[in-house]
Amino acid sequence: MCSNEQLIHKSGFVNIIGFPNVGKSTLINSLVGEDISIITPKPQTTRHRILGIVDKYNAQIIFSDTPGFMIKTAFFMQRIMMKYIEKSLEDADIVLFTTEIGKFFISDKYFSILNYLKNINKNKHFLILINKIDKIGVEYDEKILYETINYWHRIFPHSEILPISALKNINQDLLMDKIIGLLSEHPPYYPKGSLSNRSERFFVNEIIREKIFFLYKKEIPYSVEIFTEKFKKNEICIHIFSSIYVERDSQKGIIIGKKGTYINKLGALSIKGIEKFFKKKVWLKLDVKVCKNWRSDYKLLKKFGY
Ligand SMILES: Nc1nc2c(ncn2[C@@H]2O[C@H](COP(=O)(O)OP(=O)(O)OP(=O)(O)O)[C@@H](O)[C@H]2O)c(=O)[nH]1
Ligand SMILES: [Mg+2]
Repeated sequence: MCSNEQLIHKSGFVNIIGFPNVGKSTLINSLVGEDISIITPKPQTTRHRILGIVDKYNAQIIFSDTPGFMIKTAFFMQRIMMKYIEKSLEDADIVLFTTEIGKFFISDKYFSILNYLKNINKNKHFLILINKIDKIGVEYDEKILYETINYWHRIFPHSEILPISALKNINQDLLMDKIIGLLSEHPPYYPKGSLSNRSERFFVNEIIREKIFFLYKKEIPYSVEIFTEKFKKNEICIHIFSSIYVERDSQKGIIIGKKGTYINKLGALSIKGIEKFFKKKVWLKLDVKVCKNWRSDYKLLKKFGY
């Protein structure tokens, strides 16, 4: 006979928010166990809200990765990115506010965001994660961890603070247990076995964008958007045709490189990443298009899925 406890199924939305580059995407990938969100050493990598779904025997946890908070938004695209955070907070059952060891946000420019967070803190289950604790003994003394904990404790005196390492899986099981403990009884929101709410084309776009972050410098990664025009899968391989949108002719030249060297490198790296993600052979064609000010063009942003 089954006990009541075994019959209970829990489900809910757990949304990861925080400043740029603290490791939000690394955390969702490690919790979900798949590379659903791209990771780079540069800030403002994530542009969309991305769901990652974890099924347990008696629970379904729907994690959301979100873009990092921005103090200033220069483009319409960035304002939409900030809207994703707000929207994600509306449906959140649990908020994982992620920050990192040794980072203190004491300047006045953070005031409005910290106040905004205080409001959320009052109305939601709110856990504070101090990430990158694997840096203790390498980059930081242990006392920096206590200073970081004390700093956040003063801002959110009633919230639990959990030190973690998303990269090295430190305290991950503990975090998962805490999350399941806080979730309410609910049937699964998504069919069991779903990984994400995003399309196959979306993942192709993101993998190519990730490789651009690694290959190109300065403003280039921030000025590009990828649009996959064709995605055809058969039993043996996937045929993909993707366009890289840039803002200026000079950027097109940089993306292509002398005699196509850079775009060839980009193609090879992207194929590797896409093949790893889909576990299939990939044939990829890349094209570069110039579209001035796409980051402020409502119609284009809509086409790109913003
Ligand atoms: N040492 C260490 N580095 C980490 C850890 N988690 C993430 N990083 C690194 O931090 C950098 C940023 O990671 P992301 O996961 O892209 O950070 P993010 O918060 O999603 O960044 P945005 O999308 O730009 O807001 C990458 O170089 C990661 O490898 C961690 O636990 N330890
Ligand atoms: Mg990210």
